[in-house]
Amino acid sequence: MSSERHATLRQVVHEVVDQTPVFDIHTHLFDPSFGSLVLWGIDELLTYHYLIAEAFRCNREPAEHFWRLDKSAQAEWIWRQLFLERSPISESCRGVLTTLQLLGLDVRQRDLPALRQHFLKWTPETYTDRILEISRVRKVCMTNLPFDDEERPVWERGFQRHPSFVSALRLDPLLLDWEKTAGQLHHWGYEVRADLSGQTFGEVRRFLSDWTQKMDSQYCMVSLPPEWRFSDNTVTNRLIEEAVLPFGRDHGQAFAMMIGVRRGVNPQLRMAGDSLAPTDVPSVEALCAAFPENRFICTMLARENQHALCVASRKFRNLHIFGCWWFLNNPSLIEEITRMRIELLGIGVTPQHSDCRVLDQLAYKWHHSRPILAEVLEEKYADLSDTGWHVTRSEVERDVHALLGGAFESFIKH
Ligand code: RAT
Ligand code: ZN
Repeated sequence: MSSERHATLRQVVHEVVDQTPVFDIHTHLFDPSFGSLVLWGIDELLTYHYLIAEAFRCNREPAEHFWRLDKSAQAEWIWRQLFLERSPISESCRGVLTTLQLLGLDVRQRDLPALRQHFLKWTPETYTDRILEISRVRKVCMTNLPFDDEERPVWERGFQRHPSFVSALRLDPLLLDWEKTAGQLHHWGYEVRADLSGQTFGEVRRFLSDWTQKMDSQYCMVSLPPEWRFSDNTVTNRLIEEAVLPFGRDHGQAFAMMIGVRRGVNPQLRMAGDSLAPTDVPSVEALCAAFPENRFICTMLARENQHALCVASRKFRNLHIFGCWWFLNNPSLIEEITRMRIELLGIGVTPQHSDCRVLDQLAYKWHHSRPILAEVLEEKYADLSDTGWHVTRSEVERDVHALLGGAFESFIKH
């Protein structure tokens, strides 16, 4: 390709990827109406569990000292450990600085109290709109738990929904802690039994349908441990096969599985104490083959699984894969995984989601991911160009829209 054509291609691809509004398909953010569940601001950024894990490695203080501190003291401690006593070059630390920069704040003084001042002028509502604007995120999918005592009353009361926030129904307690959840469901008027007998499955389907309607949920989802196997006769699998999947077929709801997390390997770190292990891609293939009328969405936490998962998605059109999840959400791994996915799946994939817990993180997570996607796409379009196939700007826009949430929207459409 001529160098002039290449320069134009590069500019077009980078511009389009930078400007295309994103549908962020999995986050832990909340519509501003959720009040105290909405996390935002510098102290929340600093106490993100990714940073807690990093800060704990810096000294030998007993974990209890940290957990006894209030949020602002925890933030100060992390600021000192990770930003003042060493350079903040990890991806999560860099993310805090990128966010501040995108907000127009000056980080050069390294002055936490001064940084805090800048957040005082916002309310959750105004700040939400500001962050969506600077991140160029058009739609955010929440992770919604009817089992959560803080969250459930908000749904039950009802609220004026923010136009950019949509819901996904999270099922971990239902599928992974059935005995406890059965008691809750029973208390809420569903005729379920802990031993799964009687009308249990029908009643779980009624529960799923009631909450999907209440939340206007886009899909239901679970995070599974690496040991999960399709062929095991477990309560989890019976609930998936007899309740979640029939419900999904009847109501046109896709089922998302995030597989590979080992919860609490270091309990001292609390929420920051989870780890990962490779899982079994053939189990996902078997599920897709056994239930061709269901649509599955999947991401895996271990790098080792990424190649086989791409191949599984090639084999099953009812499987859409997404995201560089959690420990994979680092530039070197995003680049490797995104390139491989596009080579194996073309445009039929959602390369990234943010997994944000703190609203402000939308700014950095997308700011860090977009140029990587642009680099990979530029390379692929340049390869096409060498054959004489030149893509137009509107074709690039079409493809990037698909990669940044559009293909996902089509996949989950009823
Ligand atoms: O990425 C995270 O913040 C994790 O703590 C998990 O929430 C994970 O993303 C999940 O959805 O289970
Ligand atoms: Zn998540």
